Amino acid sequence: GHRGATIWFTGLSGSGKSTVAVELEGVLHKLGVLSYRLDGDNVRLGINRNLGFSAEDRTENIRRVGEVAKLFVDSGVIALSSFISPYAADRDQVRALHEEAGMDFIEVYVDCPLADAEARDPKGLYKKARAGEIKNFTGIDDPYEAPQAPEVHLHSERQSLDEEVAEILALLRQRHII
Ligand code: GGZ
Repeated sequence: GHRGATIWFTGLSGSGKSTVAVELEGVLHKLGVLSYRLDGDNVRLGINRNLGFSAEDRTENIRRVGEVAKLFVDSGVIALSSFISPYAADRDQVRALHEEAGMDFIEVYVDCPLADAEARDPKGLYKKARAGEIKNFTGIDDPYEAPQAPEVHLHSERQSLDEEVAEILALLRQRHII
């Protein structure tokens, strides 16, 4: 059997959060474990479409995503959340929300040097941020507070996707989540 939990990916834009989440989702599916990915593509276009990228809006974005993730956990699903979630206090709030309810919250820091994320620049957003066409871009002119004690610390610029997923799976097994 398995139980719900939230796996919270945090890291810069282009760090590889979504890539790991998508791969993990596929592996969990093959294992017969239900998971659901929450990311900007389904959340910022829907429930959070009234939010932008000010500090206040990012905090509210993460608060709502945390509440939604908790609902998934309550239903027995593994929530895979991938948002930059740049503020440590906001991530800690979501952690507390889960832990007070006896739910697992697994923070996965997808660490990647800014230079590597910027070199990938899949959507050309760093280029726009450097040109001043996008303001308050995380890592350029907006802060990213790295986790101090994440459950899993990945280094996406030097680890393979398989390795990254294996680290998370090992922790899920160790905690008897899967
Ligand atoms: C950071 C921004 C910004 C600004 C638009 N700063 O590479 P992406 O495109 O797909 O990932 C980024 C995404 C970040 O949204 P989150 O909801 O994860 O952010 S937070 O957790 O801070 O609320 C990027 C795009 O949105 N994007 N403007 N100014 N990323």
